[in-house]
Amino acid sequence: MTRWTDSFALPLLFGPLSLYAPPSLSLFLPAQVAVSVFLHFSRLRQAHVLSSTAAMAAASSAAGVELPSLQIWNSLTKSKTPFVPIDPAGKKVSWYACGPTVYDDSHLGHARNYVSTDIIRRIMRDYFKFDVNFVMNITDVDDKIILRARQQYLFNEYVAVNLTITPEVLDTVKKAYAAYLKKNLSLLDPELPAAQYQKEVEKAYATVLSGGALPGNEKAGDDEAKVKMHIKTVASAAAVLSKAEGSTAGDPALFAESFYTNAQDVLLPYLDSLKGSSIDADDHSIFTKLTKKYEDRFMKDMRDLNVLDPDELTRVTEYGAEIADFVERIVKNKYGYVTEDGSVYFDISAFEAAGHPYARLEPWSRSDNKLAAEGEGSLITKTTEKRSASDFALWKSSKPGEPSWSSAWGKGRPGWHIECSAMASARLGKQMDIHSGSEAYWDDGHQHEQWVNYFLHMGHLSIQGSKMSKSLKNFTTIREALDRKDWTPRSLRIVFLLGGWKEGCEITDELVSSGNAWEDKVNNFFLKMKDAAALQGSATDTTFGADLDAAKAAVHKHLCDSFNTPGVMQTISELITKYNSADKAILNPKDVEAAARWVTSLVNMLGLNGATPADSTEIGWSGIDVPEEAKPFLYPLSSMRDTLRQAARSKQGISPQQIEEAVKETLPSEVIESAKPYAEVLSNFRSKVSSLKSSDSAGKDILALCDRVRDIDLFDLGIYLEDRDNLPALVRPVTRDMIQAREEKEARAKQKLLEKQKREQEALKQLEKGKLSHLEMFRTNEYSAWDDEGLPTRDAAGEELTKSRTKKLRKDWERQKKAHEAWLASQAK
Ligand SMILES: *[C@@H]1O[C@H](CO)[C@@H](O)[C@H](O)[C@H]1NC(C)=O
Ligand SMILES: *[C@@H]1O[C@H](CO)[C@@H](O)[C@H](O)[C@H]1NC(C)=O
Ligand SMILES: *[C@@H]1O[C@H](CO)[C@@H](O)[C@H](O)[C@H]1NC(C)=O
Ligand SMILES: CC(=O)N[C@H]1CO[C@H](CO)[C@@H](O)[C@@H]1O
Repeated sequence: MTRWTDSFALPLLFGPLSLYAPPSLSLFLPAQVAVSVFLHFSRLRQAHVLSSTAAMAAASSAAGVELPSLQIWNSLTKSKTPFVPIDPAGKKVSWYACGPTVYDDSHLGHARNYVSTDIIRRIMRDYFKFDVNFVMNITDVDDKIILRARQQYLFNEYVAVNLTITPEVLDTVKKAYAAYLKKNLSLLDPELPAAQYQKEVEKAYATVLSGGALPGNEKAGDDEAKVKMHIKTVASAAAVLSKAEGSTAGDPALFAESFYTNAQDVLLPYLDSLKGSSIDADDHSIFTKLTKKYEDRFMKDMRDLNVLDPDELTRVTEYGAEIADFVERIVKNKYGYVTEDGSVYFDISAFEAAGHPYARLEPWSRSDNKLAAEGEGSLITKTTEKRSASDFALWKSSKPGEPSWSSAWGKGRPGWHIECSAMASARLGKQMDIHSGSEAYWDDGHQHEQWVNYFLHMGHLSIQGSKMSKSLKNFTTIREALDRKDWTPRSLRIVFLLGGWKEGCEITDELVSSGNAWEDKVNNFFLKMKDAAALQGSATDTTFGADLDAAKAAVHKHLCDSFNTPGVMQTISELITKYNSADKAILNPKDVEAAARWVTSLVNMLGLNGATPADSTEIGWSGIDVPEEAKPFLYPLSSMRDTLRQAARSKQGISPQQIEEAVKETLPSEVIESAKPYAEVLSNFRSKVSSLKSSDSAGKDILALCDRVRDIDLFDLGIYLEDRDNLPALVRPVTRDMIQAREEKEARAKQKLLEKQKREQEALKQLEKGKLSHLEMFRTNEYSAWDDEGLPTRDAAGEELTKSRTKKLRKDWERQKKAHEAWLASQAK
């Protein structure tokens, strides 16, 4: 535990995460940790005194310590404070971050927290050069975990024995269904037969289902979303129940599988209510089976997101005894009280009476308490033992079926979860809630001081306005998002960088497209920088060099301003714009190279380039280069194409000799498997070009081939040849915007084709009308005599036609004559 002794703690409290994650360290640090932190305090305080005066800079340089002028926004004091580490050398920073509660996969809301934290950690380490010790805590015991693990265990046990759906099983599931209805869909009669569920639920919850609010709510929100979720959960159970009650033809084992899958969500809580308290909770494998699995999955997700591993990982279950010990001291200081069942609560009024300010819970944390009260993931059934509603559990007595540690009050377990997360987000002037616990612990009657200096509290993530919520079951997990290619680790990180770490972040279409635009812009910039031509020359104009210096200064200012990454992102983008619009002929290549290196170092530092270290000397980032194995084919192909194209476009046109010359280069004979597609494109192109040697339209045909190889053959392999004036084509990977542009182009072409076909059909229809000859058109029994042009002269009765009738018929006749002539002409073609 010596790691704490010469540095102070920088805990991170994550807002949205704290719904599911543990609170800060302060209340629960084991004794020796807390002592060492406390020892830091006097130094920290001194630093504060210094920092609050203008003497700070002088003082630190007097001590030989140069600190960056970094200011950090403290989420609890709501102010920016100069960052002064405890370490007198100004180097070491110990950082304590709340990790996940491991009972489920992490979703994008979590990604937001951990990625944003990772960004700040990298900036601290790679930009400000602090020696950061990053400790992460994993919560592997809490109500939700116990419930989830126990339910899963009981369910597996149940299914393993009850392999087919017997009448007893059916009976059990019916009871489970009734219990779920009773608790969660109270507008329905719990006795409602499963077969009638769908009809009745649509009636009883018609308002909610059509987007309205529940009785008592002003407008639809989370409650309604939750009800909809319950309706769905029960619907799938009701459907298999009524199916099982009817004829169960088919394979019984197959049916059992689908039955359990669909009934699972109602069966799980029911089995737990029956048998949860009788499991052997000393068998920790029941719980670790779940927590180990999700811890591993969490670590994998983090690595996939290019989040650095913590330097140290701790688990709450490894500290049960220390936590008990710590809680005991709080009780000794009279800020905690023990209830009859052996739970310990933090006494808010005693705390306030001693002169400590205390933050009221924020509304969202209150609704978190409501979750607990509704029994979702909470094992506490009665809260009446609390002296006051806002007191929170420091220690929970363990009931049968719950894992436990020994304590002065009997068997119990750490019990802060919901309350502390609420406190983490609570605002409080100078002192913070979460700190209060430690204060309670350390209060020796003399002074109340702050020993955790900087609280960073990451903003919420929402998607198109709706908060990601686990309890609504519709969150996107990190792995889903990456698997589905909705996001890449880079594109997600860019979006988080574009928003401030402490601001709420809403993923909207606009944000996604500005992220893409930023990424494409940097991609294009790096591509140009990879091209040697950009970095050669002898021009000496200094403008761009000055732009670069200004950008560096701006980035420094932004980073010092509490890690203002949106500012950094904008500065990078603006510098690239300056490069793009500059007259390349006068740019000093040294400046261009320096800019390329600088932008590279920033994207590396921000974690946008995989594991590449911040100080890597290679320009660019991954993804801008074409596959190595493709190069021996792509470069010769591209230069052959350049030559042909240039000749074909010249005034005098391309000659057979030029064609022969262009295709004669010899090529690698050995082709490894992964390079075959490129080799094939090249040899096809070459032979098609060769065959045009004696063609009259060689120039035109060659240009068409050049377009085809660029737009189709290579494009489909993910390679693009970007033609440039007076320069060889740039060989580059296809980017997202190119794919999009091609898709749009294709869609437009398709639309055009459709329209053309429609027009042609219309014309054809029109033409068909002319099939009947004008000479024949009136030869019907409507008339009895005709002239030699087939025009009627008498009607059926033999009467002569009137003048006006004849005139009208002649008009029709003329029209048909025209149409028929057109038809005849079309047939002759
Ligand atoms: C199998 O199902 C029956 C009926 O629901 C139940 O009583 C029994 O406990 C189940 N077996 C196990 C091992 O859960
Ligand atoms: C009500 O629904 C929640 C899920 O949101 C579940 O955890 C709880 O067990 C359900 N209640 C019953 C009695 O099934
Ligand atoms: C989750 O589901 C609710 C209710 O269907 C919906 O209002 C909300 O927008 C969804 N959230 C996400 C992130 O999809
Ligand atoms: C919530 C919390 O802080 N939990 C644990 C984190 O890890 C430390 C050990 O480093 C434990 O003492 C805490 O209880």
